[in-house]
Amino acid sequence: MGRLPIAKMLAATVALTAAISAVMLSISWDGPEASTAAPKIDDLLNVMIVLSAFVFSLVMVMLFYALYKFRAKPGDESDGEPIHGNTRLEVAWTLIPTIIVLFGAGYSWAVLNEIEEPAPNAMTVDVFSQQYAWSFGYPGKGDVWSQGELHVPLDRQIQFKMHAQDVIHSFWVPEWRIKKDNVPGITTTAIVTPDRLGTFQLICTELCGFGHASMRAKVVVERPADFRKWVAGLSEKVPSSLAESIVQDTETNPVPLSAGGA
Ligand SMILES: [Cu+2]
Repeated sequence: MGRLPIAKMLAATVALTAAISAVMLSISWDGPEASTAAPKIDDLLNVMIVLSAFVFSLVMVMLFYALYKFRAKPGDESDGEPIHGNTRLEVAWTLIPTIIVLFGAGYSWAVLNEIEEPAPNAMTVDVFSQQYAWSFGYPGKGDVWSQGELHVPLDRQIQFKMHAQDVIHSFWVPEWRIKKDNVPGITTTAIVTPDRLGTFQLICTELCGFGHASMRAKVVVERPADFRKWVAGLSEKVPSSLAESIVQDTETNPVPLSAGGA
């Protein structure tokens, strides 16, 4: 076996990575951005796309080189060479993926930390999900209740506290990027700072039953003054059955349900 043309293979890998990345990065995978977390999450995705393109290219270049270089010559009926491993190669194919995975984990961790950093003026909104509807409570505003329509002020961090009433649902506003499961019995939290005015859709993204596909709500991001006006116009309070679910969630109330007699 002659020496491998490492420089040429590396050049081919870099060229293929660049070509794949150019195509993949030209596509807007997640659509418009409407929260402070969105550009950070999109950047993370783009970096992962380039890294994946690199790994794919490296494997393809080596595969096609081996297919071409070591193919059987016409008339050659002999067995292949017995090979007992290659320490350098094995160290390389363990080390490189480990470095890539650790980098991805560290970068994701840093991004998550940044977008979940609590802001001092954060506002809490209770999210109630049930087959097949969403409703919202505003604990800082006299516990007023809105069904099927969520309003939030622009440029203010919202801490959504989620309370599923029956099965697992999942909270997702695509333009905000944030997605969070609503799990019966525990309170889950999603932190979002909407930074674009407009009307969006809240979509349940966990298959929750027959009406799952229609489990949506209108989301309105508006100026703080408009938001205050809208909240002031809400007359209904969070019904007691929903308020009860907040108390029973083991995360907000760490006494087990059986001990509470529920
Ligand atoms: Cu659902």
